[in-house]
Amino acid sequence: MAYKLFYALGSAAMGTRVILEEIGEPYELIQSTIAMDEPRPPEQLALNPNGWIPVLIWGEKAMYECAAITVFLCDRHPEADLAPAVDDDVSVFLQLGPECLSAQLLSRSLCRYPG
Ligand SMILES: N[C@@H](CCC(=O)N[C@@H](CS)C(=O)NCC(=O)O)C(=O)O
Repeated sequence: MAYKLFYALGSAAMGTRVILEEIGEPYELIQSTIAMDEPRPPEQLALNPNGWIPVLIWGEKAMYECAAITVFLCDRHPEADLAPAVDDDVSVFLQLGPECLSAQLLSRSLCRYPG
């Protein structure tokens, strides 16, 4: 099942995109915007009234918040080995990892998908 990601260059959604790339599952980008003078897609606002991206869709479900999406995808795809398995070590990852991973992925993605 392909993921869909509300996305814009220069946004936090770039970090989520890198995670999807690392996982290797098919995904589709749905163009959004972070420009203050442009409207957000209504489908995105229906899923996240804050208007923020990323918003991730899979099947009939959707979620938002970078760190939560990071944990969700790492858990859902253990074969990608992006995070520790659920044991004692995961507490340190959950304390620091998702936010750090999101920030690192964003800077990496700015290099990988410039402009
Ligand atoms: N707490 C949210 C923040 C996401 C966020 O700040 N997204 C920015 C892009 S980096 C955004 O969508 N800005 C557009 C807006 O504020 O309407 C998260 O971690 O996912």
